[in-house]
Amino acid sequence: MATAKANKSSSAGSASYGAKDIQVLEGLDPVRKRPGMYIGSTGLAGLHHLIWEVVDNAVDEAMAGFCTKVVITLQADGSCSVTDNGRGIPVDPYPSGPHKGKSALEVVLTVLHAGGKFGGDGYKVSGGLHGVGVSVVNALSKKLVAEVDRDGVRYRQEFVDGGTPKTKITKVGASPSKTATGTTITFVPDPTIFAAEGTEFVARTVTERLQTIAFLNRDLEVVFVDERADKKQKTTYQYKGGIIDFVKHLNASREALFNKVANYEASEADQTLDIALQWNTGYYEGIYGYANGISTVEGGMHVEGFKTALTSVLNKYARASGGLKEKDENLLGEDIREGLTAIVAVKLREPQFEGQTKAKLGNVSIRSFVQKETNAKLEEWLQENPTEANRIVKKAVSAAQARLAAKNARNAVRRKTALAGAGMPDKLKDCSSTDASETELFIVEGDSAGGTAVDARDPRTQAILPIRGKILNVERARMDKMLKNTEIQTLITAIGGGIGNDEFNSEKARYHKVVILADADVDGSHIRTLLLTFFYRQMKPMVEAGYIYIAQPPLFSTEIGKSKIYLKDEAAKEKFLRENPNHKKDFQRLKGLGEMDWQELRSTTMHADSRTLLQITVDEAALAEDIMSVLMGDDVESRKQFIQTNARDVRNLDF
Ligand code: 0RA
Repeated sequence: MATAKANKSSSAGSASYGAKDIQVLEGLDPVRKRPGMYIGSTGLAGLHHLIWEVVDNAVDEAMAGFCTKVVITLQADGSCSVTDNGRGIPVDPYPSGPHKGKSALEVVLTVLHAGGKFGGDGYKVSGGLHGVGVSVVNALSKKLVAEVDRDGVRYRQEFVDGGTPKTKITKVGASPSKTATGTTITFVPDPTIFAAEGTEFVARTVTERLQTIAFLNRDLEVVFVDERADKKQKTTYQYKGGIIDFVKHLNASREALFNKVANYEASEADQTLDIALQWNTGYYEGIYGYANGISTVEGGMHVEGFKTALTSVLNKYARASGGLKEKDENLLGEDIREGLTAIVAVKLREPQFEGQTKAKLGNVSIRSFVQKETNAKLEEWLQENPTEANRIVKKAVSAAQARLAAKNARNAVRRKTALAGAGMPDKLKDCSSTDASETELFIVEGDSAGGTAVDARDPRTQAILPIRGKILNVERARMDKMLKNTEIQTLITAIGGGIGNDEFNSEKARYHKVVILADADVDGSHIRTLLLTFFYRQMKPMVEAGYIYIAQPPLFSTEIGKSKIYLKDEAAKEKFLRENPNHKKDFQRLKGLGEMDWQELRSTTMHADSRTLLQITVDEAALAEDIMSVLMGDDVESRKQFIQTNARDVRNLDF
């Protein structure tokens, strides 16, 4: 492994980019010693980071104007290949210096931070946390093969055991055509590094990210291929409208307030912005910020600048157009943002990522840039589109009225809780422990199943809240209406962390597991999705903290002699049949929780030693919103499929 010291070679004025331009820092040992520093974690997120790292390099090539297509393949043998048609990693040997005689390719892959984007003028922008370099991928791989097409030649070099060259760079033949250029990196993640959660890539995690990348890089063709047994698929993402298509996609499952999508771009010195927005008739705002293609879920300066300008521009327009009268108070930002879907994508040199999850953009200069451009360009758009502009104003005015009504409703709820003391709802059968880290709230469909669950529970750590029928669909109700709904009030009081974006505090949550327990039928599925929507919209930190679970009552029962056996799912049933080939093969499909007595409910569904819980997780923020509308749609099949493919099976983590 290379261990050269810093050796910055000059790149100023170079006409073409070659070995001399690559800035050298150090070898790969630090990466294997502290992988978390480079890829965030050694869990599933870190594992996928390896893919993002290679793909980001290809995207950099696209941003520089040299690459139009990236293909990501999860191979049948567990490796991942990323192929791009960019310039190809340079292969020429270093003429001097500590790497004299070595190819640039080998240095890029074996030396930490070796890469044009960290010093040269080959690239304008690159990621922060991301963009640590493909050498990091090599350092954390059991095996890596790099293939490069340049100058009509196909080059190949192989590395093993965390970045040790196994072969020299070798000409293995001609490239597919004289002019074809590009890079293919194929790597096998090192299982000793990713020991905790394994090295199996998750297709959905990959496709979500790839779709976002395609939206953010207009016209770039991003192809996902899964070659693994039983998982085969091929999906192409390519959007001629870029983030305009992204906004349309996000609003597709909702009712748009109007058809047009506002879009503006600007650039100055070292920074660029690309912003698209459209309102829907719903009540939630979705502003998604990106910095150099990286999702900034905690917001930051770019989003702040956008919001400030949006509030100011719309108030100005509302006054001028008569939508707001002289005596009226200004609209608040939140009124204006009701139903807004926006993408705020910026690119800048040296992005500063701050905040708890390093997902908040800290660069102050971007705020004034976004604010200034939004003030000018959005005002122009409103002037040019008065029909749309007046719709927005009208919606914001009615949001302001609803805000006042909600304030009154909220106070009424508070008074009520205060009057009842710190009292919990009558329906809640609470547990005796008050240590939230060990307590669980089961939300159970129906009073009778609720009663069974009360008998089945561990009263020390498990609380039961029966809910009757379907709760309010919060996707289609404003806050004031929501707060008047008794079922919702009960949930808020039981969980105890408040409600809504500004107020909810997961540290006050009285349970660190909230488990939805509903029947395995269509009604049960609807109730699950209504509750998931509620948590996602009104208690999002609970979802983000991984506190929300779905219980998995068994799907089948059968008999062996006189004893009844429960089987979790189709797979369990097949396993049972393999192990009991002489069985009479009659299985009952369990529909309701009511078909089990309390002992059965305890052992199959509730007891920590024998149950299966599915933990709800969210990856790509923008697309998660989209999933919420899938969940609330009428398409039961896609809903079922979503829950099956996305709820993470945490049986093994749950003791
Ligand atoms: C350094 C310099 C140049 C390109 C690359 C790295 C590069 C890296 C990767 C990783 C995956 N795909 C990639 N494509 C390119 C500039 C090359 C030139 O000027 O010819």
